[in-house]
Amino acid sequence: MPQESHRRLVQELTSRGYNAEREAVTLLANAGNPELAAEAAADAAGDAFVVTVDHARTALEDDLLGGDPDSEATPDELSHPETPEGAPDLAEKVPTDMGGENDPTPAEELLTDDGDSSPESAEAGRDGSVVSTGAKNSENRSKEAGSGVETEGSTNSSSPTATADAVGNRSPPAPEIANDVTGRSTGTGQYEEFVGTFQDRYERLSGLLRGRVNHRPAEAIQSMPGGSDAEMIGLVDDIRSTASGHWIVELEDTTGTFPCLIMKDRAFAPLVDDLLLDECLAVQGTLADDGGIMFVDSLHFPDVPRTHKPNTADRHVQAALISDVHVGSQEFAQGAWDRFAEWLHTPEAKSVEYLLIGGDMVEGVGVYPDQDEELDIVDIYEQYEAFAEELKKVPGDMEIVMIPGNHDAVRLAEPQPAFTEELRDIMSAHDARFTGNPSTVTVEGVSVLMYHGVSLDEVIAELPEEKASYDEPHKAMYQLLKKRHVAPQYGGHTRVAPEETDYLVIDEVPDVFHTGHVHKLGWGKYHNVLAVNSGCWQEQTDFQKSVNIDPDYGYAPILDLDTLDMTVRKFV
Ligand code: D5M
Ligand code: FE
Ligand code: ZN
Repeated sequence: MPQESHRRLVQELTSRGYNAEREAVTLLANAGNPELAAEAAADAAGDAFVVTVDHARTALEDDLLGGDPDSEATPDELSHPETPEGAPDLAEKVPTDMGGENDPTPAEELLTDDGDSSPESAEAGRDGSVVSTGAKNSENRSKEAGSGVETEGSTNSSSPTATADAVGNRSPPAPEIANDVTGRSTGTGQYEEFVGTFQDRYERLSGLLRGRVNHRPAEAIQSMPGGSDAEMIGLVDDIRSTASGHWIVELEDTTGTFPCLIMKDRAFAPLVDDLLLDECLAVQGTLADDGGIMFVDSLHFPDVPRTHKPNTADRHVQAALISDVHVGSQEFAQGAWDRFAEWLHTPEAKSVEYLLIGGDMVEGVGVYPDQDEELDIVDIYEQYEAFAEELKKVPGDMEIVMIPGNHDAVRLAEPQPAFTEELRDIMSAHDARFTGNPSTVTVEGVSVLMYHGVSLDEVIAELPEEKASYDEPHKAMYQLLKKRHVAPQYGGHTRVAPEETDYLVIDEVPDVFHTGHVHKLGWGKYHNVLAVNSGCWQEQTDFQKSVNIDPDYGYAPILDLDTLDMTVRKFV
């Protein structure tokens, strides 16, 4: 067990977005003032994600031995970019002529709401023990015992190893990876850089809407006479209600902002509840007599075309979609994991050739207050070593793809780059593929948008219960698909890093959208895109108990890549 001073130091560093080498922690903990040492070490580490022994030495030389209390270290701005209240002004430092491009994206539906309101009941498989979703079961999250989810035998929990594989004949083609920020991060964390990110977001999302409205720049609308018809595409800059209960949605493009009034009695008024700041919208309407506001007649989201036809594999092959393993936590569900890994070695799982892991491999250190009280392994590297041991139990001939989550030792701000070389080395047994969060991973022709899911907390907090809730996490995912952005709202709970490209935009409609993070299992189809939130491998933590989160642990959603039907297997 490390000393209390070590823990505090590690916590201090992680709260600033850094992990630390064990020796660095020891060095810093022995300093006269460990707190100041942590600050100085963070300063010395700069853009790095891990505080090394060298950083610690520099910190001790420069700051602590001199005991200079004025040497305030600032946290690394890239790891923790400033998140001021609102998004930066899009028009800042931006040429004003951005309204002319016309992307011929086909027009899609008007006034769509969440588009999937036909949940269908669980359908038992032939043996009454497997629940699947396919074209018919567009939603399904029944998981109780006897409800149809397969429970895997709990009799033998010996741990097979990669070499002792009973199947042994998988040879899946390598997945293709796109939209990965790894190695391409351009941001240094300066506030001004967000202007570029938002400009890119606006360009790409407005491109999806330009076929549907004849966009005029805000500046042009401002000088149009009262009573004119007007159409505009903008990012939501503000949402407020009027004294009489109508809504004013302020839209911003690269030339300025314009207020749009949504009357409370319009059929689409309830859609205002679904809006998040900084998402992209198109409106059509008429200007008031004085030309100062637009009365909105229709509202459009970038959305997924209802006609979207997902790709499928041309052979029978399956992928297990999991996330949130949380190795290192006292609540890691070891038994369930072992049974899952063991099942993968059985003939029944021989078609499961891919394992996609959506982040939170380990529990991490200092992620949440008081988290250390529930750690089984307190050293972050030892956690990855333990995770690597768990991974070795999975058949060696499976293709594994991993993205990081908010508990992992990469920068917290999204898009998160893939695991560093050092961590990859630790997890190297399988020759897994490591990619950023989010990334699009194409397996057997099926594109899977993998995103850890931190923004789901925000979508669930902001939207009405029936649109997004912890019990139906897939519905929160539908909202992200509709907004064509995995983390629309800036400056809140989800940390966003400024990049020249907004990697969080959902450019191409994926065939499958896979998230985790909220530790709840839920899946369903939204305009033919299968959305899967994959549960976790961690039993309820004290925090979760205190806020009544009842995690779905020990389930493995198994996706048929040839039909996009899903089967959930239960290992608890
Ligand atoms: O988070 C799992 C889920 O639990 C996710 O919905 C966030 C929530 N969670 C867990 N711990 C906390 C604390 N301490 N504060 C706020 N929200 C929390 P994961 O990050 O995957 O563990
Ligand atoms: Fe998690
Ligand atoms: Zn998480």
